[in-house]
Amino acid sequence: MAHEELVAEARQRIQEAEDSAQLDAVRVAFLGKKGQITLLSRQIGSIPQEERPAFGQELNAARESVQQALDERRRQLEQAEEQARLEAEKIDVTLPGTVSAAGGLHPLTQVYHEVRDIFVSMGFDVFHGPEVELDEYNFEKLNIPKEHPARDAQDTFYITDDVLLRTHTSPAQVRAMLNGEPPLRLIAPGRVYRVDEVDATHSPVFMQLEGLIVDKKIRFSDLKGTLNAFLRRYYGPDVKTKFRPGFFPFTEPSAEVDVTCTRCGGKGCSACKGAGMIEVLGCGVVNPVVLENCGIDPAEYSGFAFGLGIDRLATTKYGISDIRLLYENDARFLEQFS
Ligand code: 2NL
Repeated sequence: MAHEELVAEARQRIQEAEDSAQLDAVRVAFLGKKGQITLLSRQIGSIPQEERPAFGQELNAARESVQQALDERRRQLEQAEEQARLEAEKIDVTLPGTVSAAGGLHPLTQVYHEVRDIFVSMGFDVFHGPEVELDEYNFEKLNIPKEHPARDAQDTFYITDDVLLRTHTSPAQVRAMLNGEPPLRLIAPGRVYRVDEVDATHSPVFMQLEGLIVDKKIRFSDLKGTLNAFLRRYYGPDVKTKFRPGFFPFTEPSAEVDVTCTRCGGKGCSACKGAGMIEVLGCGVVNPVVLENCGIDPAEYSGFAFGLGIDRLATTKYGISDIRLLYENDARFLEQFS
């Protein structure tokens, strides 16, 4: 019978359809407006009245059978497509990952944070001042006279006669004294500038940190106790310190402080040039003239101050032989600190 052959052919082609587009083409070919089964149903007018019900039933059965086969095949294809998609998206979570390079804080920043945190834990405030300063605050108020060699244009970057790049962070502390009142307990970190050729121990710009305490009855033993506590926290509890007499125009008495060489532990090596000790900071009791210059009565108050180079603290702790390594930013050097 024509119906059965048509259904058989439709089922055959449905089974052979390999994707939903092909399957759709088969559906149109049989059940579409001009599909073979649809065209067949139009013939109903041309057959005898009494045969029409049977013809109609067979046609409906044929249409249903084909529709069923289409639905079934569509489900199969969808399943296969889903399967293929899952297969393509499969991830092996046991494969080793690709490690991407992560940045880190510069060793000078790490050392600064460490030093700052030690002083903050002792009750110091952090005070910042401008890098472009007045000669008045950088030199004059600090009792550094006009003829002092430090004020020579050979040593200081002058912008005008009165304005310069600060050569230490002391002027920030001068500002703190002028704008505040004792008791003062602060550190002033930041970049400072000196006219210097770059070599293993010099850079025209470097990081300095100074500290200042002004209060009633501050004396040299307070300075010694505070700096010894700091140096033990920074270098470790076994570090030995030596306070040698020194000279600064802004402190009296003044001292320079050595610590036992971290490389040889005091025996003497190339890092400490045989001395066993390395100088790491300068300090002293604030010269009364400086207090007076900054609006503080030296009859009522006294203070101590100190200054250190962050790069010196980094080179001594990590055994770095040349400060240029700290400023050239070679990734092979920097990644050892992250
Ligand atoms: C060094 C020596 C020092 C100070 C800095 C200071 C600041 C004020 C008043 C008095 Cl406002 N003194 N600072 C004192 C002694 C030494 O630095 O060798 N720095 C790298």
